[in-house]
Amino acid sequence: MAHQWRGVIREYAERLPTLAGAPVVTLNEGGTPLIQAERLSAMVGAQVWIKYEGLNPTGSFKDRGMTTAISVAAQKGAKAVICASTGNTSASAAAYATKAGMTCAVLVPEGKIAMGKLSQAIAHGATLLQVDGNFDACLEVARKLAESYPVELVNSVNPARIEGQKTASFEIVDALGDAPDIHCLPVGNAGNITAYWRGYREYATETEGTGGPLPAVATKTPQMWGFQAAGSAPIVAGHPIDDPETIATAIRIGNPASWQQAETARDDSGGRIEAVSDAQILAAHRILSAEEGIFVEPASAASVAGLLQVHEAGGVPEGATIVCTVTGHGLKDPQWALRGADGSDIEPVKISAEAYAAASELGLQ
Ligand code: AN7
Repeated sequence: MAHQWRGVIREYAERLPTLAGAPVVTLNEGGTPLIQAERLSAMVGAQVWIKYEGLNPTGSFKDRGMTTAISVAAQKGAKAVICASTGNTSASAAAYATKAGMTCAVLVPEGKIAMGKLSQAIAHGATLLQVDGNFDACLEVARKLAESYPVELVNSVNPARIEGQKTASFEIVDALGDAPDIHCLPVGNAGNITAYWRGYREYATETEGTGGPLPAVATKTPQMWGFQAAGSAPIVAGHPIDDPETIATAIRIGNPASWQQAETARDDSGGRIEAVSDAQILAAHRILSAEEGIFVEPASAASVAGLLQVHEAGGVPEGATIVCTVTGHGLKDPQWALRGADGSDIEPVKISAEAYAAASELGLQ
């Protein structure tokens, strides 16, 4: 058989010492495209690349951390896993638990998760509990359950999640030949910015691998630029937000579990964490789909919205190499594509089944 990508645990085995000896539960996640974004590059005067994490097996970056979290849970003999989720974690946990032969329960904020993600959790056989409360309340309940009952918590407070998610940085450096100057990503519960920063740091120094010391691969680490949705921007505000709001439901989080680690990533990298409005998120969503050919869910577009915001403020260094992670697929939450820039619904044109009718509608002569 020709070579195919084997999933992040096998591809980066020597850099995942905590996974050594664990059974590998994988759906061959990772190995996602790093796509050159010509239009965005021209817009900001830099070399912009998009890391398209929506192309993971369940359609989001969560799969990188779920392969590791579920593998470690399997090694411990766990039979059941639990998570709180704004949607993508639950979809991923449900799929990987199924692969491992475990049961999965997910706690989601009622009415605040996208239909695609809800469908995935149900399709993969998870027990879905809709909680009368937001994500932060769900996470509190999940943590208490895992403390008192025989279930493994697979939220990003589980260290195995961060280990798996750091592999995205490895892939970027492997593709570019060195670390970028700047890395932009959306911030919700702040696990991902924590994981990327760890990955970049490990690749820029000699680190201990499973078979001994591994040489540095990168000559530098990037500035980490994180972006929260304006109605859910606790790190920017400097205090938890009791009633977070944003159309980007994936990052509708008021009290991120990895808050401190996100601040460390920002400060140690010389980066920034800023807020972007829902309107900016939707504008970036449209640029990605209509100008770059990349369909993402709204939360994912926060990275690009943030880059454009910093550019408008004159903060993007000319010619810099910049990677924006887009974290989830557009099909998760497709309704946003069906609205015009003015917020009105886009109605598809109807015609009779005649070539002339199509030609006339298309303005063909
Ligand atoms: C598409 O699924 O928190 O800052 O419960 O689904 O690591 O939390 C999702 C988060 C960005 C934020 N983009 O990442 C969950 C959940 C998408 C996401 C984030 C999420 P973190």
